[in-house]
Formats: sequence, C-alpha cells, structure tokens
Amino acid sequence: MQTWKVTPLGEFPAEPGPVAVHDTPSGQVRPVGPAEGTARLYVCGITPYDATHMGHANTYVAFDLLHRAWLDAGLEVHYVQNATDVDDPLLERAHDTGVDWRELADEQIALFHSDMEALRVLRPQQYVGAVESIGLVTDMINNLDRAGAVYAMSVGESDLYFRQSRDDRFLSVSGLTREEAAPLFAERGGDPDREGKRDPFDSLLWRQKRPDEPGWESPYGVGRPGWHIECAAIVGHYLGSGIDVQGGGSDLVFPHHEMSASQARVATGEEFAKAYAHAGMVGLDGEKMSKSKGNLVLVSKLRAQGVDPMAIRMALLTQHYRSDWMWTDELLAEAEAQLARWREAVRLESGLDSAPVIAEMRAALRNDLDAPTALAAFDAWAGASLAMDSDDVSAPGMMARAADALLGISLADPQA
Ligand code: 5CA
Ligand code: ZN
Repeated sequence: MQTWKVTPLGEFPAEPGPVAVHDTPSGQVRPVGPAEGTARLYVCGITPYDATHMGHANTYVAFDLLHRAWLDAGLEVHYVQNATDVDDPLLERAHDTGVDWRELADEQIALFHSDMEALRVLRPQQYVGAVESIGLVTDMINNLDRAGAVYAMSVGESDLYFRQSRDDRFLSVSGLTREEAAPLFAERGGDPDREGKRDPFDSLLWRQKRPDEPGWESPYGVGRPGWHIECAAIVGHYLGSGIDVQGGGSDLVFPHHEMSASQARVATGEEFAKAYAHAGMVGLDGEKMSKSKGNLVLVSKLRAQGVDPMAIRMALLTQHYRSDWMWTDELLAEAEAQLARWREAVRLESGLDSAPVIAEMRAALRNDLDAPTALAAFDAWAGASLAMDSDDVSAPGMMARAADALLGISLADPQA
C-alpha cells in the first residue's frame, strides 16, 4: 500500500457549507459528506494494462472536484482508490505482448500516477492493489459464507460464487429490472450462462488457479479474487460501511457497483455507501473510448507532444462530468486559448472584485460539480478585467488561488 499526504488547498480559506452530487439510485442531486469531520470517498481505480486515456482522466478529474469541494467546505477527506492489478484483461494483454503481467501492471500504475500528478489530481490517502488485498478478500468470503451466501461450482473448476438471492436489495443501486440488467451483465465481464450457476446473476468471488495464470494460497484453494469483491473488501477494510460516496464511470453502475454493494451488504448487514456518483463516458469519433477498442487519446501521449496538462484539464472541465461527450482537437485548442487568457488576467496589476465571482464558482461546484458554470464565471471575470480598468489589486491573486484550489487549474507560468 502506498500512502500519501493530501495536498491542502494552500492559502485558500475554507467556507463551510453543503456539497451536493447526483446520486444514481435516487436519481437526485443530494448533499453528500458530513457537516463536519471526515468525508469518506472511494473511486474505482484503473485496471493497469494500458495508459490513461481521456475517459479515465475525466472520471478522476470529476472526483477530484468533489475532493476539492469537500476540502474547501472545511472537511477532511479520506479518499481510497484501488488498482485492479490482477484481472483477465491484464493477463491477456501480458500474454499477447509477451511481457510479465506484474511488470506490465507496475509500469502502467507508475504512468497513471505521473499522469494524475500532471493533471493536478489530488492523491488519495491510500492507493490499494488487488493483489495486496487478497487476505481482505478471503476474510470477506468467510463472512459471506457464514451468511450462507457462498457456493462452489460443482461443474468444472470449483470456483466460488456469491448467491445473489441472499440480498433482497439487489438492483437498488442501478434501479434496473432483471431483464434490463441481464444483457449488461454478459457485456461487462459477467458469466450469466456458466453451467452450474444457481442464478445467472451470481457473481464470481474466487477463481481457482488455471494453468498459466497466477494464483495465491488461500483457505479456498490457490487462486485469485473476483472483481466486485475486490472493491467491496478494500472499502470495508479501509473506509468501513456507509461511505459517503462510491464513485466511478457510468459503465460501472451495473454490474460492478451493484454487485460490490450487494456483497458488502450481505457480509456486513449494513449499507455499502450513502451515495453512488457516476461520471459520463468520453468517446472519440462517435464511440466510447476504451482500451479494448483501441480508440484512445492518451494523456501521456499529449504530454509527450508538449501539450500543457492544464489545458487538458481545462478541456475536461468544459464538459459537465455527468454528460457523455466526444473528445476533439478543437476542444483542446479552445482550452489552450482559454488558459492563456486566464493566465494573462491573473498577471494584471488589478482586476474586478473577486468575491462575487469566487462565490459563484463555489456555488456551482457545490451544486453537482458544475465546472462549466464555474469556468464561465471565471471567464467573464477574466474578460472584463482585461477589457477595463479596475482597481482591486488583490483580485488577480485571489482569482489565481481560486482556480487552483477549486478547479485544480494552476495559472503559474508553465515554464517556471
Ligand atoms: N479497475 C476497474 C474498476 S475497479 C476499472 O473499471 N478499470 S478501468 O481501467 O477500466 O477504468 C478506470 C475508471 O475509468 C473507471 O472508473 C471507469 O468507469 C472509467 N472509465 C473507463 N472508460 C471510460 C470512458 N471512456 N469515459 C469515462 N470514464 C471511463
Ligand atoms: Zn471497482
């Protein structure tokens, strides 16, 4: 486990007040986090077999806005993120390219960290791998077993499955019907048709080792964890039950978040999370960006071409985090121009009064992380301050600090 200290928001003074985000189960924008103390956040991390693309970046920047909004409201934030450092797609990629799966995972995790740092995404306190969590997973399987919710396959390999029927709140996260959920389960890593399953929605808890696959000793045989229990076990151990927000991209609503929550509920008797928030899908040329399709715009590639990471972040922030949208070169070019204008404005000797603008930005971000509205408020201030004489000498500095603290956009000279 790697542990970091959260970067505080520096000179920017906190202002208490509620932060609200859209909650998928209720379909409503609801206040999240405690009135004071520590907010607990878990966001599903990467499967490290390829580099960070704009879709990943969008999701982590979205939850970074929540992290920053909570810090700005004066809360402490306990943020945990996983890395699915052993799973089928990772093993397949390692096999196809003839590299060691562990080396591939370590290399991609390191690249992900450097991309996140460049984008000024605040670090989670804990960043936890699946492999290092195997003991947590088998402890949780033990709890599920005591609740009568585990069975071993009697046909083929004796993999362990979760009995979905033990959870009477199944489908409460996604709000889907069984009919709607069925095709999604098959599409997104599930195995509804496996022979010997008691219910098509039963999910894999422990996969016995196959030839040419890694495996770890456990009370349940040599093998590796299923995907959903990985996140449920990590959350239970590091954050506990009833966390404030479980986050991820909308492709994880079903089955992943549904199943993790279900397994946690049965293992602990308590609700997994108070709210579930999901970022929209970013695409390229009309299709969802995905490692498996290969239609990727990579953060590291743009950085290598000399693109300012703050322009990448600005481009992401121009879209509301919940919408689905397409990445384009024009979007990046517009963001570069906008960034240049903001930098010019905060270098003025004086500007228009910053207080109402900062209040507007704050209110927008606390209302479902509405970055486009916050950007528009900053932009209007920058345009007006550049166009007319004004005498507030503290405004440019305050606005630079607000962009940094609330939006994660540093307006310092990139060459400095
Ligand atoms: N390791 C699992 C989560 S436990 C996983 O889904 N990994 S991932 O690498 O496929 O995705 C990492 C994160 O990026 C997830 O939160 C996912 O929802 C999000 N994501 C993936 N593709 C996109 C996309 N095209 N647009 C927006 N977010 C995306
Ligand atoms: Zn997850």
